[in-house]
Amino acid sequence: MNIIQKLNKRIDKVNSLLCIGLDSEIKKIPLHLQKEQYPQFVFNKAIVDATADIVCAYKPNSAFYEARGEKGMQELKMTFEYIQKKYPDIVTILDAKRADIGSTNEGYVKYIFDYLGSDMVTLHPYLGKEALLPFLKRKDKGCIVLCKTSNPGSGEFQDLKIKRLDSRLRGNDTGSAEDNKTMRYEYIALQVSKEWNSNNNCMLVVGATYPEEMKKVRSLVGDMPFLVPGIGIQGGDIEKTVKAGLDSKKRGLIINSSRGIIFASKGKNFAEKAREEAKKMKDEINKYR
Ligand code: OMP
Repeated sequence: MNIIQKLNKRIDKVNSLLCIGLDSEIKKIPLHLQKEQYPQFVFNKAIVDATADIVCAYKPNSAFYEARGEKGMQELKMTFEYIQKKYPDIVTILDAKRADIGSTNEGYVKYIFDYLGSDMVTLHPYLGKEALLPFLKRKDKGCIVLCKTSNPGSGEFQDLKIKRLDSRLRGNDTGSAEDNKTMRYEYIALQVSKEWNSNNNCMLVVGATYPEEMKKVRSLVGDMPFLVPGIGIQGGDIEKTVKAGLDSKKRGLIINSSRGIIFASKGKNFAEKAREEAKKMKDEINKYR
């Protein structure tokens, strides 16, 4: 089974597009867990056990584990192992935003896909397809390429207009100099969907904070799935996001929320509260599907 099929199967099984971001910053996890031998792991395990039946994916962000050095890396590995063993049909995404020259990427591939066993990884497109081939050629894994990110300053580079591409978008490659309405993020979407996706294992990051742009990207790439961060604390709107981004089969979105769910309570009831928030979000998303 290809990774996109795994994702779709999971979405259908639990009727959910929700992904929980395991951004388990050590300072923010409940005080009573801080004295545990493996505090981030124990926290993640409790969140996962409380929410597993309502998510299609979990997305630990590597930063919060790297920040603790050796211990954090160990607990990240324990988290992946736990999800893989206990809930093998849930998709795992390491949010690491990697990419380098090809030979260096071989190392990232070994760490992320083989050592951690993550199903998918987030990637920068800046070095181009040739450099990213070690990721792209892994038919069994997913490559989620940054396209239109959720942050307020994402337009600095992503919204730059580039020449000679509008004609290509229209399907006639005249490339006249006055054609310069295409944004860089649109071109990334086009390249990834048309040139990078021969193994049908690519996806795009499109932030919930940009529903108009999401609509455009959807119109360019057919049913390619999007990882969608930015709802909750970053202010993205669920209704607009779902309406802009659904694919032809009413899937095509992995909608992530991290802090808004995992830190819903700092008390002993943190896992129950996370479940309540996750359930609310799943239902809200489904209302507009
Ligand atoms: P919350 O704002 O707490 O829901 O966290 C959002 C998560 O998504 C963080 O781990 C971010 O690093 C990640 N993210 C974005 O917020 N914006 C993006 O454009 C892309 C990502 C990502 O790749 O997941």
